[in-house]
Amino acid sequence: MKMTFQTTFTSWKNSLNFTFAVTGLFVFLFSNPANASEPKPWQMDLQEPAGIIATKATDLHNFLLVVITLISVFVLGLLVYVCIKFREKPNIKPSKTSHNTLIEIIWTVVPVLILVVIAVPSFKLLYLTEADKPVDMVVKVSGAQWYWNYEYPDEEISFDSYIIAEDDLKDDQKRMLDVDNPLVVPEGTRIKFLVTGNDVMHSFFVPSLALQVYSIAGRINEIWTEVPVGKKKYYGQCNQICGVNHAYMPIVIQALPKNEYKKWLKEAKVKFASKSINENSKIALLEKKEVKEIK
Ligand SMILES: [Cu+2]
Repeated sequence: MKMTFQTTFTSWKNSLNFTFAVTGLFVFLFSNPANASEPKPWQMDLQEPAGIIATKATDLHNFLLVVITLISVFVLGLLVYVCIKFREKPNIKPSKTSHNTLIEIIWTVVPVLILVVIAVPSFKLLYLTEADKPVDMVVKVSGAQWYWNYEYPDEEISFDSYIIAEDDLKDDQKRMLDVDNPLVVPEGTRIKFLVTGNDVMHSFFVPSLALQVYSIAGRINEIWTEVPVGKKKYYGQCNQICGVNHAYMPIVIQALPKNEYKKWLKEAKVKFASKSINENSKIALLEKKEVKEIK
């Protein structure tokens, strides 16, 4: 068949369309869907960062990856070089050199400089995570064997969050990750989490939001994050080995548009009324009274 310009152009266009379709399929299969941040099978990279801390942490990670790759390639190159250059055959009489002041100064100063270069963004990020930023809302998180309890002190609600058993999963729910009562927050909000524990040590870990803090009984640890604008579920898990059901206490933070959050809040105040903060406070007060009486 004689190839005219027209047929060449059409086949070129068709192959381009095919490439686009295949790329689109791969992007669809392997990228994070817009409505959830969760671990993926065979995932190699970090989860898509959400909020300023996670974005900066991912940038630092990518920067360190470059540094460590350059160092590894350099050291490997040196090893290969000395293995070849100083092998036995051309060096029957080996050199007895044991000192070289210039090289010794270089191999001391250069690593120090590399560490200083790494330390600057690292300390900046550390200070940012610890900064006492003004926040829009506070949530108290308590780890327990083996579920999470979330308390909204300003709204006076408190509820438990349990994993959904495999048999009860609905089509859109994820095995080992979805929970009955997610931690619902409004989108575009800066949140402070006060994290504590009821029994053994747990850890509140939501990687895409750069949240990782120990939950320890008798202590309150603090961490903040920015939940970006957009209706999205952020998945996490307890990542402190806390007992036999450690793997079954996932975390779901559900970001909702402000109006949907208000609607949820209204319903939540009714739904979780029996577990209201006042009741918990009453128990705490009772315990205090008993302690006094014992004294
Ligand atoms: Cu745990």
